[in-house]
Amino acid sequence: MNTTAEKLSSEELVQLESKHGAHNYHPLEVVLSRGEGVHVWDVEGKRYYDFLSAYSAVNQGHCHPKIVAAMIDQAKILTLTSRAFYNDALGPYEKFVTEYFGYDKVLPMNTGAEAVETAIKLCRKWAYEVKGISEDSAKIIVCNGNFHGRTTTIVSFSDDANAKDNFGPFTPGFIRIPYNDTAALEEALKQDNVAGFLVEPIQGEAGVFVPDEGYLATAKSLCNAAGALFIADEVQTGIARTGKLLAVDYEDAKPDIVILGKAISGGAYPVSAVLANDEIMMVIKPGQHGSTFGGNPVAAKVAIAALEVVTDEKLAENAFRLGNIFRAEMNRIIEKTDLVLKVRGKGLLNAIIINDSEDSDTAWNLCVAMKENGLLAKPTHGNIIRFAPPLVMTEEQLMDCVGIIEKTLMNFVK
Ligand code: IF1
Repeated sequence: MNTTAEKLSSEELVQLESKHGAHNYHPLEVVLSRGEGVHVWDVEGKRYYDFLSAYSAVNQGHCHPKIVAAMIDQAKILTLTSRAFYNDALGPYEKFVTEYFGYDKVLPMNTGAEAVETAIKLCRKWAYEVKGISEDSAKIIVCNGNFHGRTTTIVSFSDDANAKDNFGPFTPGFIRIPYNDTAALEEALKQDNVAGFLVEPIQGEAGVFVPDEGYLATAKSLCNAAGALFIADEVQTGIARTGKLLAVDYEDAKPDIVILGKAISGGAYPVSAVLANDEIMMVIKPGQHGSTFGGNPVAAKVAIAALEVVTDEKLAENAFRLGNIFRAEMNRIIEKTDLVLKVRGKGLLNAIIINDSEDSDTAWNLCVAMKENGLLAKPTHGNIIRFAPPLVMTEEQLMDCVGIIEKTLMNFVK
């Protein structure tokens, strides 16, 4: 097979990945070659609505012209200096992003997992050097059902066998409690040497679990009262996805440390960030943490453009409004079929619970059927299908997608 010149078919491209790539994913059988706004096209030219947005990284829509232009313009003049030297892009970006989210400082990284690892190190170091707990004793509270990335330390505190099994030995220093349970948090905070509480404002991978109203505000106040840091992982829920700039903005729950990734770049380039005020961020001294690409000039310019798009195009407001319409439409459809038990979510981060067992392939088969009807989505765990379109979607496009979902459900035979 000539794999460079001729245009390869979907089948040939799937075969290339199977033969030459690690099998660490099981993608839906569609091979994409172009994206624009809310649409993607496969190699045969069929158009789909993208209802996953690369797991909420493409909130601004595929190949947003402003973001792509920022990336191309910077890539032509200076891509990477490393932090061994200064450059003319990082300082302006740091000023922009700290003012945008309301913190003193940012520590720029590349992937979400790197930012989560950075937040863990920052929290521990603050606990030793500011709070004064004894060395190597720091504990961070996390939740059942958490997903914070794939590094060994992060999977050390996962309760998902798929993400964790046979990757040991694991990193100690984590206490796991039930999600959405302030009594359990209050109890755990009584333990010695607790440094912080790391939580997703909505648990994405677990199946879009939205906690009770007030959970985040109570968690913050319990942490502050116990002298522990409240750390929000907004990698998936942030950047307007849930109808507010950050999901924590629905409550009085400003985190001590906030973790951003994915759509901070609009999906154009790997960018992540950890934000905190000086009392916390300044515990890290020169040479104690970093990364080759962290805060590079292209990342800096792309992130500014991506965040300006969020503001200019009022993406949070749009996600809020369209999310309410989407859940109302899903509830209308649920009345007409026993295939779907419920819909849940906030803004344009939603999921439907399929009326079948976790290990059934009904959710998967429904996603295959929706693909045939022109809409791409994928199950999270077993019987839950996540729906997360780009936030630039119009009401007309959303209703078109509702029509595809309804048609698929009504014609589906288990
Ligand atoms: C995969 C899941 C979603 C995240 C939160 C940190 C990270 C993620 C809340 C790490 C990443 C991605 C990873 C990707 C699929 C996707 C995912 F299914 F894995 F769980 F979105 F729900 N915090 N989530 O959601 O960020 O290092 O990936 O940049 O690993 O399969 P990353």
